[in-house]
Amino acid sequence: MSDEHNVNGGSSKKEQLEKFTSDDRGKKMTTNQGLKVSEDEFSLKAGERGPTLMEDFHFREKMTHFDHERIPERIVHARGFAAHGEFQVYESMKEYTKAGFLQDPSKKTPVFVRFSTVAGNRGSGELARDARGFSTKFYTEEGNYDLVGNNIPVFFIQDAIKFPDLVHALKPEPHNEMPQAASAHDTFWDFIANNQESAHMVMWAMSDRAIPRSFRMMEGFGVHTFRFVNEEGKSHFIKFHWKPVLGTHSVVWDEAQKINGKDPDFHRRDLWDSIENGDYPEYELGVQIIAEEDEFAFDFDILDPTKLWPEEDVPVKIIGKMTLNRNVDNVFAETEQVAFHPGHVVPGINFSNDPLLQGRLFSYTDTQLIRLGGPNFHELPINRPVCPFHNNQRDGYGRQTINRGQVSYHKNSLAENTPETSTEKEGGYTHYHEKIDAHKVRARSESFKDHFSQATLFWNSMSDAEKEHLINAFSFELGKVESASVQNQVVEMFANVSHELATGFAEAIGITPPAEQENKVTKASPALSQENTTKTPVTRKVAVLLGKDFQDKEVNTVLETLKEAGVQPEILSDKLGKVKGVEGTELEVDHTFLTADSVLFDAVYAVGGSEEDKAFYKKSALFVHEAFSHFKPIGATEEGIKLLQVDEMKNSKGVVYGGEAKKFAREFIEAIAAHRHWDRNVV
Ligand code: HDE
Repeated sequence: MSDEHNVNGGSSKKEQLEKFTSDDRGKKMTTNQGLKVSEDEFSLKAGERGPTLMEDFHFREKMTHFDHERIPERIVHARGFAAHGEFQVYESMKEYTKAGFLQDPSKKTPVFVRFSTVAGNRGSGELARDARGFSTKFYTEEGNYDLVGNNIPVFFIQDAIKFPDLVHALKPEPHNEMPQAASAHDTFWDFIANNQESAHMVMWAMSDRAIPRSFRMMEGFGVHTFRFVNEEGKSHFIKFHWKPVLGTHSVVWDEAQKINGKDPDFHRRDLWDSIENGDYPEYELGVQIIAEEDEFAFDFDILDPTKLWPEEDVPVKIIGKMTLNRNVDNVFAETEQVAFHPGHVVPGINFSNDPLLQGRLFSYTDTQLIRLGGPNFHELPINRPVCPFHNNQRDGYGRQTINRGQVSYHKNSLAENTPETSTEKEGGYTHYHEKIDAHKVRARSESFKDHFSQATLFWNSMSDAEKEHLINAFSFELGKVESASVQNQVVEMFANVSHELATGFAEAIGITPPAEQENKVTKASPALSQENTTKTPVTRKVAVLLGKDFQDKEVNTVLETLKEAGVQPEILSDKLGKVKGVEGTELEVDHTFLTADSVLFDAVYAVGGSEEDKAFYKKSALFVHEAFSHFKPIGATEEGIKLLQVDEMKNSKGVVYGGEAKKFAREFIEAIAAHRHWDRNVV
């Protein structure tokens, strides 16, 4: 199998993958040795009622393969979902980096992106309160470049040696393996209180960022400081950002917990459906750039992974766009077997000395060796570069390449000393020639010691609703902690971040609030608040509650206007089949009250129908009420207004009703575009 032909970018990865795909439909069944199978239902027995015979090689092969179908799940980020796409740079980044895929705006680089939760196992619910992984593999002509990031720009710890401790504390407790996919338990919060460098990341993890509405509506961050190096060898420090074109949006916590029951696949279904519908998720790539000379110009250390670079101080330069446009053919072969590694780099991209990044450079290959069963995982179709690759590495489990010739060592004369190395000019990778003059020490720099300033910056930057969500999240999590000592330590710790925050959740968990302290940091960074993100009605899902004898004319106009604005209405009634309007229009029902729920939608259009249909109205009222309590936009027609009688719903923001159909639809779309209406009186 040669990879030499696959150097054209664009669709080259797709073509490469196609060579490995197999379509079994319409084919004759064979064993793995190609032998045609005559019987696949009955094992070979000594007599109809007798024992099964060892000789039955077909049975043994089938069962053995099945017995070995599982591989160890990832120790972290086990639950993930992925898609293919492409990346294009907007303008050449030559001034900063020689990375080939960042030079030419006309070039499309194939990508494969895997999103994940961190703590839960492969079968866990996707709406856990957690960071989300956001890993991108760029199949460039200079080799694979992996940007293995998260949807949170900072991390819990400053040194990789603490990662096993963090993960042990976060994962289900070892004596009873509870709780699954949750940080709301004693060991996690005990770790936090005793490792206070985590304060900033905890703020993000307790914020709305940790319960995204969709993978399509999350930011991504490279987290660490990296280096761009240009042709002249000049280096700049950089941080990577992915900015979703649809903006950054979340659900509310009560909703998240219910979604986990109603549809634990909510995020993957959303990604899958969007791609199948042609609503391709898009993210712009941004970089923050700091000149070498300015390494020490900030009040934090730029190597410290618990710090972000406020966007107001170091602007994010938008340099390109990624579009996800193809679902996988097989989740195991692609999503499960893909192997990311922050050490997969290309010329022009280099590492910084961030001690977390340095440790990651070891861990990722190591973990693939156990997970994918040996050193040849780079040969798996999803992991193969699209450019040629040659070296003297040989053999090992599952080796696929048949390397010809007698020479597998360097240097040699029998093969003219090939494969030969490349000079920097020829594209050979060189590590940045940073001068290091130091003693070997086990230590942390003094400049890493401020754990609270940016946590406070984050708090200061939140809107009122976001602050309330943070207090509620801490109250929930610490309400689940059993140790009063741990609860007290956490209250004390977060009093260093914000007195208002610490008091808020201390009261909720019955702990004496800390003494008033003055917040030393008064700055805010508007870019951190989701209140300031892009808002659009595009691809928002609306449940249309439709009963028999609905007002056809109005409904047809509203549905049409919603669709024109990119909103996705789906019809819900108490039975599947068709519902008939007063003038005879028949609309196909997509879901019933049994198969769907208000938590699976962004808004509700309460149409109503015949008043005699009491059961329909009862279920609709519950549905609307729940959506209202999750701050969602609600639209109602004349009949539907009956569903808005509770909780002063009618006078609340984001509740639109009555009036001429077109006008109503436009106002409803505006309410949908605003996403959530926080200033509601909801208890
Ligand atoms: Fe990871 N991380 N990590 N991590 N990480 C893994 O590699 C590790 C860290 C991230 O979709 C593992 O293949 C260490 C930060 C993502 O396949 C493992 C440290 C960030 C994914 C590993 C970190 C990440 C992983 C487990 C501390 C954000 C999923 C399976 C030094 C920048 C990749 C695997 C995918 C996966 C180690 C910290 C992101 C064990 C030692 C910080 C998105 O190698």
